[in-house]
Amino acid sequence: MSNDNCEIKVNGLKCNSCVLAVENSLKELDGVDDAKADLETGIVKLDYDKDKVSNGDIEESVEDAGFSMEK
Ligand SMILES: [Cu+2]
Repeated sequence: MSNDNCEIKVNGLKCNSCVLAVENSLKELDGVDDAKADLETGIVKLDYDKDKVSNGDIEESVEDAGFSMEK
């Protein structure tokens, strides 16, 4: 276990259901403990285990929810 947190920037969040969709998609990843998205800024704060979750997993999860991650 190596818990870490990070912030990612997600484009395309327009309302609270977008926020919930991206949070829930990220929380479904094995190794993500928490995801908290801010509608105004698009910043998503993640608590995750970096041994289990890669940047690619995170990006894929954001895209599965219908959004894109700013790099
Ligand atoms: Cu929305």
